[in-house]
Amino acid sequence: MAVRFRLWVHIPISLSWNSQYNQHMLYPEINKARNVMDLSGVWSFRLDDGKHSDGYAEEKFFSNSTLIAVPASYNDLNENPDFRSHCGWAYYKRTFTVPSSLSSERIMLRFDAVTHSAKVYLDGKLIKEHQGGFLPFETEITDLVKDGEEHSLIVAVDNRINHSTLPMGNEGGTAFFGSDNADVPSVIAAKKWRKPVNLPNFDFFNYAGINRPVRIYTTPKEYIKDITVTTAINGDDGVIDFDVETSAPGPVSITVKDKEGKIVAAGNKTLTVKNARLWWPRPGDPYLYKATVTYGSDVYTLNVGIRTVEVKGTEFLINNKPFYFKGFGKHEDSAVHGRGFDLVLDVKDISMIGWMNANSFRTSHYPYAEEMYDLCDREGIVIIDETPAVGIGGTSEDVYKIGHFQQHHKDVLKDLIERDKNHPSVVMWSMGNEPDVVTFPDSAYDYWHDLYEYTKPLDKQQRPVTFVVNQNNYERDRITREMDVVCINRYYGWYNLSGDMDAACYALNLELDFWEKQNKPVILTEYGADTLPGFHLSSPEMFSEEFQVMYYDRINTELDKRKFVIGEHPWNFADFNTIQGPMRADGNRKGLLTRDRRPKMSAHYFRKRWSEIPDFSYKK
Ligand code: E8X
Repeated sequence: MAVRFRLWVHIPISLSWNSQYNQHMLYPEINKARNVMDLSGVWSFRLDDGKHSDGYAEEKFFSNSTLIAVPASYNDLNENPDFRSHCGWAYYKRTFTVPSSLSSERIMLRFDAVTHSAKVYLDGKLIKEHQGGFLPFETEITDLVKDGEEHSLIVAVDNRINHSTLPMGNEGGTAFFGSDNADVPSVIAAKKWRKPVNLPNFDFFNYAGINRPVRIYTTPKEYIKDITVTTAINGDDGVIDFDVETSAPGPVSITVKDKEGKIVAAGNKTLTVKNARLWWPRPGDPYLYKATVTYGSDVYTLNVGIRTVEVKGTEFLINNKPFYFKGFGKHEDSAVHGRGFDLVLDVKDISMIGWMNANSFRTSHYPYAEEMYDLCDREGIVIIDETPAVGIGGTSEDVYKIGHFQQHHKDVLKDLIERDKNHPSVVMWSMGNEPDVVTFPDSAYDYWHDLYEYTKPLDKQQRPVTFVVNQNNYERDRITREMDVVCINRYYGWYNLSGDMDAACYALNLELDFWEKQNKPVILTEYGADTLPGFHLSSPEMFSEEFQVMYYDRINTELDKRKFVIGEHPWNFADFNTIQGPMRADGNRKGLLTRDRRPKMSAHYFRKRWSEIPDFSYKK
């Protein structure tokens, strides 16, 4: 009998990071009071050489460095296989000079995302550490940059994942669908032969690096620290409430202009827009006003969409009308860029979302680049905004007891809401994806119930809070039914009852009968089938394009019978890269589109289906 073993490779990581979250996340903007310098471009780069495994690299370390592009993941930018298999620190370097004209200003250095943790050195001095690969962090450098001098910026980036990080990695044992826990002859199982590896407990490639833009921006010495917007509808009027936090006491003034540039409201706190144009999801009119906040010599402008969001019974109301989610789980993923910011791709994705007559997506499984939310505000695409809390579980032990991720999870939620709170496109917060909530139901209940209670008051708009749960024993899962919206990932007919859509629909209906009794709105946040483009069969079987269409058509027919099902999000918008393993052939192929955004038959199927389904009052 094969001796089963569990290979425990514990990667001692001193994840000492500033657990004090950044409270102020205003996106850098150029205006009469503020300036921005973009540090994107070609930087110098080196992977840890085994002698630089502490997150520090001296200048001479870069004497034989290679080229790297910022922003981008580093993994697909070099033919050296170490770039994809690397586990540990990697080092970036560039120089910069701040123009003398800015030397009288407050000067900030902002990273939109460094995955997964960072140490930032300016002229050899550690000036900032940060844990968390999908949200911005910044530090003031006013007193560190001398007038007109050239400065050295080195960024150490750690891609390691484990039971203390989000997303979560397995400390030894199994990568997601990995073969690591296959019965391997014990003779080669000795720990010592193995170099440290990341074992993602999630189904996407562990892309790492300076994935989003790096900027230097300036403000006046006395400046606007933060702005929090809430909106309400009062008859034909819109009411916009502004909470403005400033660096010192003093008056603020606010004007609101319409798209024609006409001032429609002015004041310093709560403003009323008469006969307001509301923000509606596409194909409605996602009307945006432009608010300008002035404080002393500082100025900041932001888009404002007047809309309301509320869960009432089994309905999800936007502007008091029951909304139906037609869209996807997505990824930030593309060839060469990896998970790197790619505005070209984002613009293309917005176009493809419209082409498929979709109206929403979930930022699975991490917060996306801020620029994508701005595009969705403008185009009327609704967002379920998700943290990187994916893969919590994957061990036979109680991860809620052996892990050390709770405080970080709370910091991430606070930063996520601080960053995205003013986007009208964001209508719900997802605390995470597919945590283990059944193996240890009491620990899971305590953890997620506490986190839900923590999250609700963070958002002045009081948007609904949920998490997304995977296929499990829903009767043992005590926490999902307590969320504001039940978000379930189900793969009847794929991962179970594979290929048998009669059985799959029967099983799905058994479960929907259970959810019907919970009196909560339900979104099918994931369902899907791996599909090879160009693989056709007259009698549909798994992996063929015909099967993917049949799978969706059969499941959707069942969903259409349930009024409390208020949304359908096929998994996934497009094919995407994953870790290698016996279940993945060139990544995850469940996309309705190929990775380079070409439609499979299922994309045409949904384009037609969603053109015939209204965005509001469906299944009335
Ligand atoms: C899948 C998806 C994965 O890509 C996503 O990130 C989370 C998974 C399905 C449930 N949900 O595998 O395509 C996993 C079931 C495992 C038996």
